[in-house]
Amino acid sequence: MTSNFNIEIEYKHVPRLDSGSEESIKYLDEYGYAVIKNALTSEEAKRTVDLLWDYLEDLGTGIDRKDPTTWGDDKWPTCAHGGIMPSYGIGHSEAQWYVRGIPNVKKAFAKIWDTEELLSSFDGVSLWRPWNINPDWKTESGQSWFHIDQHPISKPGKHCVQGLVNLLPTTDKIGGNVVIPRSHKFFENIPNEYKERLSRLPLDIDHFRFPNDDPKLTSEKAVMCHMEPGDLLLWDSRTIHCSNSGSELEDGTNSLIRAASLICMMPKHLTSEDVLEKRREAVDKLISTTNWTNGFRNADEFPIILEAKDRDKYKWPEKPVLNEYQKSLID
Ligand SMILES: O=C(O)CCC(=O)C(=O)O
Ligand SMILES: [Fe+2]
Repeated sequence: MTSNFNIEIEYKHVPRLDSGSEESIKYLDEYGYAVIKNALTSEEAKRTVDLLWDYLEDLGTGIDRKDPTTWGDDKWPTCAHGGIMPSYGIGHSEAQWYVRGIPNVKKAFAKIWDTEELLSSFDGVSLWRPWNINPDWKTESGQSWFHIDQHPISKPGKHCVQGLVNLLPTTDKIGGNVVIPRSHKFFENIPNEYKERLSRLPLDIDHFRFPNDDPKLTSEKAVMCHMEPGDLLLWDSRTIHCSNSGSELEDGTNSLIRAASLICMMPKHLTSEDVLEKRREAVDKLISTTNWTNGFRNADEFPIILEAKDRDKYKWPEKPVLNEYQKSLID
């Protein structure tokens, strides 16, 4: 697949590995990403999409899942880069807690960290609207935001593996997540390469963007993985990645083209009592976070959210009703 920028992306059927398998760990270590087959069944993926629509309709802005004319920015929740919804209670929506409550998801992370004692992030979702209806709904192309999600100076080494559960069929035309295979291996040298750029990045900001002409972006062909609904994409936070919207949609497309639930689990023992306390409060107050479970970053305070117009118009979800398994992922 060629896009409207000079980094070629290959839409690829990569191995779909079993959750918790040795192969998944080997693949992740070697390539910096891995696809886990059916972390959710296709029925569970469908249920999650239904729950996401419940969330959107319950915001009370007039969104109707059956009527794309009601999906405009005046009603849709504020999105960050790549169509990610980070706030307005999404991190504690029934949909997100439903995904976290599926043991096959945790199984993938438990094998990575060799422990069942894991905490879950409270992050959001990426939802892409059919931009053939409104071109403004098209999300960013990869070239503008290839990044890593780990500070190269304050967090040397392996710290975090991020995840997204894909909920709808993928195609090269729709687009999706893009990773540069093996690019996590460049991480160690980034402080030497980007002294000046890094001097401007606060040590607690785990997001570093690469200039378009960085040779690492073309060190291997960028890969967009084919995924079935329910598949989980894992990537090391040191792996260079982004999402990239596709170039065309079939005429008459009038449903969501991409839905991905962001989910990350990390070992409990890394988390201080102070952060655990903030996490308990986050569930109580419906505060969404980023992927990190051992540090606390309130996604409701992202500048794009604080700057959003009429943000009082959204009715936030009810406090989640959680079972013991889901509660164990809080603290
Ligand atoms: O939507 C995507 O696939 C990209 C998400 C991303 O960059 C992230 O969650 O760190
Ligand atoms: Fe990212």
